[in-house]
Amino acid sequence: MDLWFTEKQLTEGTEGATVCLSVRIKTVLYREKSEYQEIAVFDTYEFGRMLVLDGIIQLTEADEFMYHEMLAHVPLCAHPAPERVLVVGGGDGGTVREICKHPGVRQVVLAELDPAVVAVSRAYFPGLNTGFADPRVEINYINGIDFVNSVREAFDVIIVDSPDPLGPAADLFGAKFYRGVSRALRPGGIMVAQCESPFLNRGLIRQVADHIRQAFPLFRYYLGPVPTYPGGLWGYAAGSKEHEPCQPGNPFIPSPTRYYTPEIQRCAFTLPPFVQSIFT
Ligand code: SPD
Repeated sequence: MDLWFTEKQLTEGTEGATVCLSVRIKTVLYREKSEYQEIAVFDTYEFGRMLVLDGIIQLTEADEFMYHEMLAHVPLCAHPAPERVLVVGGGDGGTVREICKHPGVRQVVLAELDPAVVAVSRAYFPGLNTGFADPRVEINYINGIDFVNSVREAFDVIIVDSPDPLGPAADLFGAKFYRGVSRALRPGGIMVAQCESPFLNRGLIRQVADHIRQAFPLFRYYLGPVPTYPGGLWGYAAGSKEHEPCQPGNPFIPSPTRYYTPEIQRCAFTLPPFVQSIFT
C-alpha cells in the first residue's frame, strides 16, 4: 500500500496552506489524542521514525541532530560557564540529550506541557530520550510561560524548543514571554528560541526580533538546515545579557556531534542579504 503523510506548512498572508511536504510512510506506529494535541509517530522510508504533533512534523530520526545540536550547543558554548539550563517545550528529549553532553552543566530543567510527548519519546525514540536518565535532569509538566514567570535569575541558559506558533504555543513568540525569560536568566544569561523559516515566516521573525531587542541588550539570528522543516533552512533567535552568541566563549567542545562545530557556530550567524533584510 502506498501511504503518505502530508504536512500543510505554515505560511504567512494566506488563508489555508499553499505549500505542503509529503513523506512516504511504511507504518503508523502510534496515533492518539492527548489532553493537548494529536500525537502521531510514523515509520518512514527516508527519514526513519517521525514525530508529528497536530499535523506538523516535529522531528525525524534522520535529521533531528541538525536542529537539536544547533539549538543546544550554540548558547551553551557562547556562555562562559553554563551550570543551570532550562528547556521550555522539548518533551521529545532531543535538546536535553545535547545539553547532557556538557559536563559543566549541573542542572537541566525541562518544562513540558504535555506528559504524553515524553511518554511517546520514551516508547518510540530511544535515540532521543537518553538524557531523561541523567541524574541532572528534572522534568516538570507545566506550561513553560507559567514556569518562566515563577522564577527569578535562576538559569544561565534558557532554550525554547517550541512547536510552531499555533494554539497555545503562540504565546511563546510574544513580547511578554521574552520579558519573563530575561527575568528568569541570571546576569550574563543567554536564551535561544527556535524561530521558523526565514523564507516563509518573515513577519513573525521580525516581530520576535523586536520583542527580544526590547528584553535583551543583544539580539542575534542564526541559521541551519533542517530538511524536513518548511523551506529546509531554519532560523534560531538568540537574546543575550552580555556574551556574544556568535562566539564560542568557553573552551569546551561538545562531542560527539554530527552538525555542530565551533566553526559552524561562527558561520551560522553570517546571514545572506535576503535574511538580513528581515531585520532592517
Ligand atoms: N515546523 C516545525 C518546527 C518544530 C520545532 N520544534 C521541534 C521540537 C523538536 N524537539
